[in-house]
Amino acid sequence: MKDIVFKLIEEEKKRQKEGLELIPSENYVSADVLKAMGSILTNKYSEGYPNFKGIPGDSEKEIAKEILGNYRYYGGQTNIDRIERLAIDRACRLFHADHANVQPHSGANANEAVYFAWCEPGDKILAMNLGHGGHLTHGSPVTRSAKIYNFLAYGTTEDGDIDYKEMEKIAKKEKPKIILVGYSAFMKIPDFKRVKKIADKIPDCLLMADMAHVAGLIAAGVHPNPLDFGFHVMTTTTHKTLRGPRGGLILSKGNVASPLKKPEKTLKNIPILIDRAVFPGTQGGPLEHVIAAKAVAFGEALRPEFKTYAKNIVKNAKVLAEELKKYKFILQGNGTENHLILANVEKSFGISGKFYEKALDMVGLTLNANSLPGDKGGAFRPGGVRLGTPAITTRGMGPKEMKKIAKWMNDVKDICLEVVDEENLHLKQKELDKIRKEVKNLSLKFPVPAI
Ligand code: DSN
Repeated sequence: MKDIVFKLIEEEKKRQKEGLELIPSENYVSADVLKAMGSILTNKYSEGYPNFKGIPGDSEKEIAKEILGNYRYYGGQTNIDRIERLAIDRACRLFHADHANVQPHSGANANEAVYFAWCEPGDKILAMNLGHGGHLTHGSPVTRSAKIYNFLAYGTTEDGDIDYKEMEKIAKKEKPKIILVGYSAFMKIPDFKRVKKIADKIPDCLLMADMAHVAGLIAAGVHPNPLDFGFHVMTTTTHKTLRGPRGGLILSKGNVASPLKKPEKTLKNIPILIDRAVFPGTQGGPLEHVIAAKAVAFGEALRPEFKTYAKNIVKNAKVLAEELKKYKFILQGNGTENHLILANVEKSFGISGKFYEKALDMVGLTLNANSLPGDKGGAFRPGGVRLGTPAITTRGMGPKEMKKIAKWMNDVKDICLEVVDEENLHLKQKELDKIRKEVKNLSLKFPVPAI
């Protein structure tokens, strides 16, 4: 008998095919990424690492042929080592890094490993306020890290940019061990040079960038790369704009050597400290099927067509933002410089982000409610919504489709205004169904890869 799980997977396929994914942190993987992820590599244990140095002057072919020893705790690693080395090598090339740790199971694990590598309990970490666009792992009191380290927060200015002055003031006074740049809800390009200048005045301050949202844009060269501006570490997830499997990645600059011998705790040794912090510090067995899928995704991101894809993500986001503005949506930062848009629907129309999210869900447009600076509704009743273009751009959509999406969003907003309360949305079922049909028709014209 077929497990009901497979029936539910079929249902989810249908949902993905017939609706439009506007959550800026989601994407659709290729058939090859999916194949690697669902492979027999899931059967293998491989705690430890492959040899980092590889073969001097190595090429991908040479890596695939041979690997010079490893630092693993299990036998049978011939193929695993080569796959992980390919993933490391490709990640380094994509992001101009000296070293890549491809083992973090998620972005949260990646961030935690970096804190663990460089800080002692009680040390200060300066990151963006969660309510202004920071991530949970950047110091939210509900996280494990926040119980171990002492997080300090900077915020954004009125125009939605990073409050660099506040960052500098806090950094000068508190001398944090880490300054962290990188956000979950932010639509501008950070001034990495300016942050580096701030950090340079603080002894032993690790400069860390969490680029989970924009990693694909960085890989394609359409967004600056913090590692090119003197940052020591960049963490990311691999499944957002980078379009790989769900997982994490840590890129770093510095000495690369065996993680078996405890290195001196210096900024130069950050790559080795990070390897030890991932395994055995914070994780056990790596997910080699996911690492293989990461390798495949990095290979795809190294291809020229990925540059076009990334450029189109930004182009689509700008068109969508401009269209929404025409419909009187008030946007945080008055637009976007990347893949992400934050609309203040509370301020624009007096409706809550959650209500609007629910109404849009009913027509097959998926985004998420998001709190904005100064939001009175908090995380459960925020006044904003967050949306973006990575997934719909993967489906091949362009400016024409962005205009249609903005129109549907405006129509749904009008329905929300008419019914006043989300409990009454069913009163407008007919109108919502009509929009849903239009969304479905368009969605089916732009197939989801691998479905
Ligand atoms: N959950 C991710 C996002 O949506 O931004 C961050 O981890």
